[in-house]
Amino acid sequence: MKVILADSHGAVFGKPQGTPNLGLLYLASYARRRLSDLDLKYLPQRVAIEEHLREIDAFQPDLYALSFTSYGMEAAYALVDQIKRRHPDLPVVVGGAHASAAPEATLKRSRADLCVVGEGEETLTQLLEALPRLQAALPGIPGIAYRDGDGIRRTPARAMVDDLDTIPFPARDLVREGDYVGLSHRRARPNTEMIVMRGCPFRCVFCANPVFRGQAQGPSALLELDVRHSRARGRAA
Ligand code: B12
Ligand code: SF4
Repeated sequence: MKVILADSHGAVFGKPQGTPNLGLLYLASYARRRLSDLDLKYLPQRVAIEEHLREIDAFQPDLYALSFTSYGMEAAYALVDQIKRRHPDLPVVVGGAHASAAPEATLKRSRADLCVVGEGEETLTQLLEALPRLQAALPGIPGIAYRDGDGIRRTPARAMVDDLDTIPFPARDLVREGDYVGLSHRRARPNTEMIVMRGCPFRCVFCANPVFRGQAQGPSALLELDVRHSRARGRAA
């Protein structure tokens, strides 16, 4: 089974993408652990719309998964529109901060087939397991919003991952080294980030976090830091 995991194209606020999208790379590592025949491709933000279309022509994915925040939504909708014009039968699944906060609006304003709400590891894996009879399986998959005739349906919310250590480290092998310029204060290459927890214990009214994630979970990736550090020291010794 082939899947494209993509960031929406184009700079957000004029800034190039400094680091790979770890959300997508966690989706990849989790799905890989469950599905043996998975062939994945990651398309970062620098990839233009025409290149997305060419990659789809060449790779022939069974599902196209797109991530964006509210700040990238117009670009994301335009991208999905182009994909659907050329490949109307390719299932397009969207997720991330915006799709999670406003799934109905996302489906009304875009041609995406369905939205994953909240953490996507288990949900995306279940969607992939349901291929090629995806539509019939949708009512039984928690944590999504999908089209049903002219309407939009939502399934019950999916519980948040209790123990982040049940999720493998992000699939960094999908990232091309040197692709990322890093954040503005540091331009060393290659450059990446680690996420050591999810969510936040507070509930500031202006913040998307309470809508999207609720309680804090973690720490987890500290382990990744520790493992990678030990490996690096091992190599140096
Ligand atoms: C770390 C972080 C960043 C890092 C990204 C790190 C990385 N390398 O991945 C950096 C600094 C690059 C960043 C940039 C920005 N960020 Co930011 N960021 C966060 C933060 C603190 C954590 C996000 C995170 O990594 N969580 C852990 C990972 C595993 O989760 P995730 O990425 O959300 O992915 C999961 C789900 O969303 C879902 N998922 C995601 N995409 C997809 C796609 C599909 C198909 C599926 C099925 C599922 C799925 O599954 C993933 C695994 O569970 C959140 C706030 C928070 N605490 O959540 C804000 C947050 C996401 N950022 C926000 C904003 C505004 C921005 C910027 C616009 C800031 C700016 N002014 O430039 C840019 C936008 C970048 C872009 N391309 O659009 C807002 C988004 C609000 C909104 N309405 O969309 C948030 C919610 C902060 C806030 N409180 O308002 N950000
Ligand atoms: S702004 Fe959001 S992430 Fe920051 S403390 Fe408040 S709720 Fe938490």
